[in-house]
Amino acid sequence: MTAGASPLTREHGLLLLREMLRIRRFEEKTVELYSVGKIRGFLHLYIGEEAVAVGAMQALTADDSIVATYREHGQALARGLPAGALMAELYGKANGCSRGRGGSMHFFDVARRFYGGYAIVGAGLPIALGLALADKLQRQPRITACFFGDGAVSEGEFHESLNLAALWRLPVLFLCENNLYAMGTALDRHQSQTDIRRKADAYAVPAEAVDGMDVLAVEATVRRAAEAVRRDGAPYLVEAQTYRFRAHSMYDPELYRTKEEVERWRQRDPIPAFAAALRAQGWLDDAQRAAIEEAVAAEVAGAVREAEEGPWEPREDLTKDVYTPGALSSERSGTGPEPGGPCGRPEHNVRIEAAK
Ligand SMILES: Cc1ncc(C[n+]2csc(CCOP(=O)(O)OP(=O)(O)O)c2C)c(N)n1
Ligand SMILES: [Mg+2]
Repeated sequence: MTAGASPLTREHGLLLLREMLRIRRFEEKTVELYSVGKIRGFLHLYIGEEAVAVGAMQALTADDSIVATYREHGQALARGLPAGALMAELYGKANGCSRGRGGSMHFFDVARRFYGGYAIVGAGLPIALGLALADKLQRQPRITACFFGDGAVSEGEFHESLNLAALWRLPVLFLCENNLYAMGTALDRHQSQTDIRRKADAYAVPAEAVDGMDVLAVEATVRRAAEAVRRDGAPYLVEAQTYRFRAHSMYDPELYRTKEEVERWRQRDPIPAFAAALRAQGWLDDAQRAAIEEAVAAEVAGAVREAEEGPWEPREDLTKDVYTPGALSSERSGTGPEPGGPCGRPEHNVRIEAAK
């Protein structure tokens, strides 16, 4: 087995397995917590796609920037955002990575150069370009990896971003997670050209596809692509062909695909497939697997504890960072500042003025 150009070591193989299991078990717990109302709002699970985030993240350095989508739990965990801060964010607690204000779709961590989490399909693409442009102007050696779904390729932002990144030679690694569906719409129902690499051709961006259910293949491909972006200071696109095993989000009757299709893809689940490969190599046995599961379970339990024990944002902070004057109903009802006038709190007015 190889990881990129070099042979795979046992240590690295076990790390890849553990990282995929961290995402799987974290998300399985979120399903439980959602069903009892601890987590509310939108929740898009990455289950089935773990090999993409885990493989790709191996090829990136801590100094590179990451931009993801609303299905970003996997990228955030693989990037090293603490599981407790993510779970607390899902709970809406103030110790969450976005202070409980973003929830599932808006994980953010500037210190780890994790720049979202976006609810709008395709919204991360121009932001990735902005980050890469800033790096280019400041002669920073880092690259920006931008994850997006197959649904985003029908957005104008995708085409504008590929064009500008190529034209201005920006160090962006475009990582398309093609799971064949955009909500309930299959790729071949919204694209006349379903080979996503050929769209990159149109903008002179080199591109390749990879089996997104094979963590080693993803790592090797993204390593090659990331090296090209670093070397050439120009964009590259990788299309990871993958599948989500669960519904689009928690509310989705899945009428657009058959149980047989889902079952076929489940046979290619990246976790058991990779675990079997490690076993065949003599690198994994039952005891080792149990130890990994135990460590992952302890991490998830710790994350839930942090979320449970975390504080709610105090009521008086509710309009903090809200730029709209009169956002509180008390303000509208006349007990607050003039309707339409500046916020009653001087420190907030500074921000309101700055935002004008
Ligand atoms: C601009 C925009 N249009 C529509 C939506 C509604 N919407 C939410 S998710 C989604 C599907 C996106 O699919 P894809 O990019 O393939 O990502 P996946 O959910 O498969 O990971 C759509 C259409 C949205 N959030 N933003
Ligand atoms: Mg999709």
